[in-house]
Amino acid sequence: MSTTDTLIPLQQTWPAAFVQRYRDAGYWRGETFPGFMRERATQFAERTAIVGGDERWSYAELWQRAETAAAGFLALGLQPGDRVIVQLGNIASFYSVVFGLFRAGLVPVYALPAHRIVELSHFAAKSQAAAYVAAQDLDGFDYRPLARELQAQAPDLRHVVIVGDDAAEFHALNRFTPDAARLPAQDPDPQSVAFLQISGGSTGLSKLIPRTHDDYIYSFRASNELCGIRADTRYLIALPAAHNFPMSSPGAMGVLYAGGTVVLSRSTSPDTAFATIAREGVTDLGLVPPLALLWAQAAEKTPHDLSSLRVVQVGGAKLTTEAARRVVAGLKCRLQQVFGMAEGLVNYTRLDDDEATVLNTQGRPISPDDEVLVVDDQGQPVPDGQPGYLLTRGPYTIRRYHNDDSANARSFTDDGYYRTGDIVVRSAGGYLTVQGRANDHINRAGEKISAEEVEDHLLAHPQVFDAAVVSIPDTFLGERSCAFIIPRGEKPRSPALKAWMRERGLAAFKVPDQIVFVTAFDTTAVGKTSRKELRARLRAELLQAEQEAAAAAHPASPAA
Ligand code: OOB
Repeated sequence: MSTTDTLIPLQQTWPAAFVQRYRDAGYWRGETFPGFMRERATQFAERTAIVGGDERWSYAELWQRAETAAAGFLALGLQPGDRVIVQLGNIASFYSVVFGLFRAGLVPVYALPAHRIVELSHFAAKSQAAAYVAAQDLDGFDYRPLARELQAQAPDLRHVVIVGDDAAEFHALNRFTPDAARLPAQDPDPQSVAFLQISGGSTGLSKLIPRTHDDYIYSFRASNELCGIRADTRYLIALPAAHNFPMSSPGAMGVLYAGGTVVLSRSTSPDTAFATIAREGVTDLGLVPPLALLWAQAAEKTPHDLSSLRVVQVGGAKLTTEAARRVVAGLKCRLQQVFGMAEGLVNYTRLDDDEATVLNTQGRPISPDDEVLVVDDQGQPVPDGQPGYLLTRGPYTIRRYHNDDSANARSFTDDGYYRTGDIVVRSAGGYLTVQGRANDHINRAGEKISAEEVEDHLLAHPQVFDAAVVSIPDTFLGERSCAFIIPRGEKPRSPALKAWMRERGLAAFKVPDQIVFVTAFDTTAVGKTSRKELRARLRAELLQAEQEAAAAAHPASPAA
């Protein structure tokens, strides 16, 4: 039986006065994903749209493959409005599947390749997904058993489509056949929800972010301007293609909108990526800070010619000033800092900003109509130059999550501002410098981990009495995760505990990097303490212990 009748509607609406304002300003132009791609397929028919592995698709071919995928999805019995989880790596078919879903009026839900059954079953339940599209395998991981597990757990999930040569008992994308008669005659409403992106998950599990055609297309069309993306851009995607940064800041969507070429790298290793940059004449790329540092170092000795590089964008986590300097020196091209979030707001340093701004700030908002508030604990604005919590609303920032009343109550103010959870300093010129976060999450090389979510998993282990998970500064990752554990009975072994977490089906990046066993959590005064204070104290104690150990190992030499 189809459960379509009971689907929770997808919604993302702004108050009428804002809709008017965003339209009048020319931000929302009534464009849609299938609409713009159909146009590009005519306008740029023979130009190369996607390069990935052995595939090299023109715009005409990308569109033709998208229409074939669309017909195939509809032939399965999927209905417009149905949600479809997409879990593909950096392969060309990611884009034919996504544009195919758009063309069919279906709604992609973007999972990352690292997600496992814990995350996928949550996305399926929250989105009521009717189908799952996965790669047969990526980096040695076979997604077909995961698909079986997901089907067993998700009652609404009726179809699985596999991208690869052996789909086993599932549908194979490469057997879909064109059928123009099945395709909707009309493109979707530009203000309807085009897809569900996933949040970095500051508390608990990831939330689903409904983005509309109008708002999202505005965000990358405007990004193109600020990032200098044009038809001759060749943009390398080395970060996971489904993440919001390589998707739209300006990412693959911006590049396809501009008629440029998206070059996919399946590996983040500089050796592989540098060969691709040289071969394809890559002009632009986006990285998270740890990778940017690694690549900058490797660039100094590489035999590959990287002189085609024009701009390297770095974002997803904080790039320190010193790290920024090293990136510029190593990759010998312009740096653009990107501070964004899947919920909306994206800030860029501008390509013509002075050096100090590029090295020291995370940029300023895309839109003149991005409203930014920096407030104190009481919600009162703080003066420029003072740290405070960042709140924002604007023409591409959501007003609500999908199917999550408690997150909506927590995350948005009454007048529609999104509470980002970031602590920033704003300069008089409107540039933001990220100082930290209000929430307890770990930003591990751009991958966001909720302390609470990981603690919940640890508490399910029979030998764990209590657990607190904190972020620890890390020279390579920026932050790593550390779990403080009070054992119950016999102390578990750390490797066994980590393996147990992976076997539970949790994305590997959420498994704590470090485990410290303690006998008790020191509770002050009345014996009650907030998780937040507890985590802060444990973090401080560990850092102090590490400093003392380092000082004991290398006693400071007397000043000369
Ligand atoms: C991007 O998106 P998400 O949704 O994975 O994570 C958003 C969070 C921000 O709230 C902030 O805490 C952190 O990631 N963040 C940064 C940062 N960029 C993101 N923190 C410090 N400095 C930066 N440059 O990560 C994302 C989305 C679009 C474009 C770029 C990044």
